[in-house]
Amino acid sequence: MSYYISALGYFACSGSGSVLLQDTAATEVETTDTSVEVTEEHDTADDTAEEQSTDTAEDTAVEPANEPPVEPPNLIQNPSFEAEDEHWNIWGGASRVESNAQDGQWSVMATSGNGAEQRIEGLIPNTTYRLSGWGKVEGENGMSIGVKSYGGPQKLVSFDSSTYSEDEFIFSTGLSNTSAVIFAYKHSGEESGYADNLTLTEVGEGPLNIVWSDEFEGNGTVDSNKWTFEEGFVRNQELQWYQQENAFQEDGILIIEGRTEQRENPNYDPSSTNWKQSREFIEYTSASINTKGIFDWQYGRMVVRAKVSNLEGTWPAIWTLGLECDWPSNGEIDIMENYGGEILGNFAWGSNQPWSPVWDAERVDVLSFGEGWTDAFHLWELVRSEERMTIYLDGIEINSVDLTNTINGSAACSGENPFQKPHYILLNLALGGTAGGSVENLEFPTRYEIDYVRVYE
Ligand SMILES: [Ca+2]
Ligand SMILES: [Ca+2]
Ligand SMILES: [Ca+2]
Repeated sequence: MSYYISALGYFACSGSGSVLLQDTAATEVETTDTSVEVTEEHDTADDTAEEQSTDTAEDTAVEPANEPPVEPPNLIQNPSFEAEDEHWNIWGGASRVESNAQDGQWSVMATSGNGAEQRIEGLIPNTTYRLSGWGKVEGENGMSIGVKSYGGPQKLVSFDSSTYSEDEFIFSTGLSNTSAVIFAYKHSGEESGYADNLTLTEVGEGPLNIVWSDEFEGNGTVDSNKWTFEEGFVRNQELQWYQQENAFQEDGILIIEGRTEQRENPNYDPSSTNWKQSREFIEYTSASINTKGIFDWQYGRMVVRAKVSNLEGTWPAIWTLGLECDWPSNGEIDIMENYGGEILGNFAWGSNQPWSPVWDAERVDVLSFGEGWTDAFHLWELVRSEERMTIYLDGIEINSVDLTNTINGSAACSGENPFQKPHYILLNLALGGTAGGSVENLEFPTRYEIDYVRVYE
């Protein structure tokens, strides 16, 4: 078997520039171009699939379908600010105002570093809840609704539009937590932001329990009962040779370390056009670990606390792949990729062309997170249900997709939904390659650090 690794699976329209992580195992084609290739041929069915992945199509598809026959009780008191200040602590200069309501006559208005809070008692420990609400802003700075003090990290969603829109997220109470604080808050900017009509409901699917985790509490080698290791040159013409020893535990943290290390490529073949064999030397090493054949999961949530350097030349990732079908019809979820100064959150599934995914990709400029962001650990979270998948970074939604849009095209596993199936987990640090950028100014060794991986179902 001599597969050539290319980056043919780059989708021209629906992806906003994501590069595939998985080996596309395309036909053996000689090329010296290390940049990704854009798939230009797609037929009508492909175009339809792309259109379905746009937000507009998702919105129209979701709203009526998700309307429950009987609404569960709203656990927030005075949720629309109609009954004066009752049950709310409106603080710091925020106030209840008339004439900017989404529902009824009143909403809450906040400006800079103020808002409204309500403590909700009587919640069930270790249970999943959904918070939704409406918000709008007059200026550029977002208005948020969120939850804190429930036994997990603060979570929120922000509204940036000058007209009211609705947003929502789920959270799960801690093992002994029976209360939470719901808030509407505006962090900065002098212009007014408004929130109204908040709803907190119990999600009817029962508690989420931790089913698998690695806290990386050991020292030294990674637990081989939980992870397997990729070996060699694997994908995307990346510079590094993957080897097990570049992943190790230190003070409760998994370190994946990129190193300079020169030795002969054991697969070297000067006559080969396959980049894995035509390279005479290994010059860089790193590690890529995954749970394939050891652990996989379908619906629930996965939380990873990690720290990335955002340095040019590095390409760390947290991702999942389905067990069945050829890529990308097995489904790929990129909970985190970091390259080119951006954080990406992507979903990819099969089109009508082999090795050519339909991408639903989002990217955020790391500079927008502010100074010091790369010095700290952050929480990446993937929530999967039968209807939808959502990726969060520190409680803020990065990307979401309605699973009615993620049906494979005809290339492989046609008509199947790769996200209604089990996926396994991958963590890796790539160097260079089709997206990682030049390592010329990168100081070695370079580290990608992961505090834990937890999966709840
Ligand atoms: Ca109201
Ligand atoms: Ca999306
Ligand atoms: Ca840890």
